[in-house]
Amino acid sequence: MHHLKVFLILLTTAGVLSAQSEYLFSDGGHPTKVRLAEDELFSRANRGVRSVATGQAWGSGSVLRLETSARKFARANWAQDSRALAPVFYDLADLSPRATSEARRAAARRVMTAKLHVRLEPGHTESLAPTRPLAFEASLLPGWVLVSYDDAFAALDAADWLSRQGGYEFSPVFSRVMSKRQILNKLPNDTYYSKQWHLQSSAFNLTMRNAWDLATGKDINIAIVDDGLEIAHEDLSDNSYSLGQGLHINFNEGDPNDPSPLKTEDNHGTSCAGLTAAVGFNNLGVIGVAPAAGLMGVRLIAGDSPDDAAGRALAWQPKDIITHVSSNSWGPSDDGASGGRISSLQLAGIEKGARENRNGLGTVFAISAGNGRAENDDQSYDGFSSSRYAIAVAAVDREGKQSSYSESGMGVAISAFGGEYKQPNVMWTTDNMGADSHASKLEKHETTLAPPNYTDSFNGTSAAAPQISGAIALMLERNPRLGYRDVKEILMRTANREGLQGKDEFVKNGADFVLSHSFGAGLVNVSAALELAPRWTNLGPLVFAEVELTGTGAIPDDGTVVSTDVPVSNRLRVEHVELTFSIKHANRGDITIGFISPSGMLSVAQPRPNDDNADFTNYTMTSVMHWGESSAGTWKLVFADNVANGVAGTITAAKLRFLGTAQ
Ligand SMILES: [Ca+2]
Ligand SMILES: [Ca+2]
Ligand SMILES: [Ca+2]
Repeated sequence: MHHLKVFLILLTTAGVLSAQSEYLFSDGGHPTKVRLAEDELFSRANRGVRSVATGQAWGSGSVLRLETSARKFARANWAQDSRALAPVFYDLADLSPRATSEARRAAARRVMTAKLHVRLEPGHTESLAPTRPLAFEASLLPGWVLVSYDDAFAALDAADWLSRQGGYEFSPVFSRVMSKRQILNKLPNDTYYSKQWHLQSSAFNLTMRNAWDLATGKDINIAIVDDGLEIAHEDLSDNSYSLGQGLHINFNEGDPNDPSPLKTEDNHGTSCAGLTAAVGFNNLGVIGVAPAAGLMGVRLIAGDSPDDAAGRALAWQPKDIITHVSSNSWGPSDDGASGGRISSLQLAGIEKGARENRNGLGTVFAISAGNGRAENDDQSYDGFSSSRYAIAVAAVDREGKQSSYSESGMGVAISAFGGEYKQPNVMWTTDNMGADSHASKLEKHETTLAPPNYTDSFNGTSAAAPQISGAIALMLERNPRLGYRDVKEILMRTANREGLQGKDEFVKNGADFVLSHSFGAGLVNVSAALELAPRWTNLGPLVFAEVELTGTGAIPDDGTVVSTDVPVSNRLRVEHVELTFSIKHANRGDITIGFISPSGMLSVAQPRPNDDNADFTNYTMTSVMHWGESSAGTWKLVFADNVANGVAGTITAAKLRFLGTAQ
């Protein structure tokens, strides 16, 4: 067979670039001219690459814009996993010189794989030996062969070699994104969308992809339980119910039906609401994760509030409406010393909401996991976020690190973005409107660049939970039949772990859930959750089993680990495990408390040096670390006092309770 000559086009400015940037390939005989984007790099699976300023979601990863040559950069960052990185080309036939918009660029984008498609006579593969191929396989095109290399950059080197040799007719096997014809591919036109790095423009992001083509939160209602909700805000009002409908409530001072903030400092709820459901596609401001969801304001924490009000706030579902989601960016003190218990009335409110609202499917509660890590607080000591009726949300910063304040704990289920304290590792969202709010923001955040009505300085697990609330709204639009436990499991099953760096390691449990006390199942992956939601078969009815221990056990002051075997014969597929215990100890913050499942998976609450209070009485911790595991087998309770200060204690009661489905 005749070998076609392939012409090589070298840029005349070759002195600038070490390698050629325009190539003429042969796509199975069809000449194809492409340009190598020397300054772009494809990174699969949302991988965080340091020192990259911008990235754009594309296919199953992101295209990163670099300041240096992609080839050099990739080689320098090889340790990250060479197969996750690939060169980016543009098809010149699809990239008109007039095309400037990102959408057109994306359509012309071709990402290199580790394979070349080469026209070769049978038995002539030997001639490619200098390119160090890994393997050859037959092509669907007669007379052509697929040649694999170590990675996409090795394939690029091979392509350069073939070009230099001349006489070869070949093309890289490209990866490209095909468009789904039936979808809208909505692109936000909101003014500060590009600043909202958590949505798309950072290497780590919520993996929205085409989420807004599938769902926007329409007909889904979210209660923002906070210090207020500015329902008249220019970028929230279209999603907020009007005052006269009686769907908002105010438990603090002022009109009991109006959740609007009354003081400048009550801007927390308005900022949380913007992350969840700022109006999208309205040429204004920012965009929430659920840009068309309905907002109900439940004003509770602008002052002190009675426990029964907190209970009612959590169970909030006014007549003739469904409360799908309850977003809670608050909780017990994170001082690392408080017990972290919430009142029975609060607990009853969240339980009622989860069991009865939404016609028995349950309001889904997203709750911040707490900001007390600097105080050595541990989310395991937070009866609110760790409640089995809730989804505890931890915070990740812009680089995929556990936010410095974000607490680890056995109840942390999922993570979203909270950032840190300084630009640009802080978040854009809505702020209360008006000059007073703007002035107070300038006073607090000298580096703020946000105009009035918006902030670029929001952070905390307070910022993270509202993103999960928005994600839940999208999931429930896709599949309104999901129960609150189903939503939790889907979020956990689909989360991203890659590249996250936290205090605690990810560990695979006996049911192949990979979990960490820092991040739970990892960083929320909105588009993956939306894929799974409509295909999901709801979990069966909730059942429980419990094993109570009798007798007492000393916890010596010398660090000895006190361990007790707990044989369990009941066979459940576990979702939550609750450990309830009583300990006599004059300085309870000395104690490490944990339990280990038959598979070896550990749930642990770290000691809290700030906690010099005495005793735990009938204290409950709730773990998600055993999600999917079987309850049957021998569990182990472990206690240790690691602070040799002459103060020791005694366990006087302990009970393990398993909640899940019959197995
Ligand atoms: Ca907007
Ligand atoms: Ca806490
Ligand atoms: Ca001690």
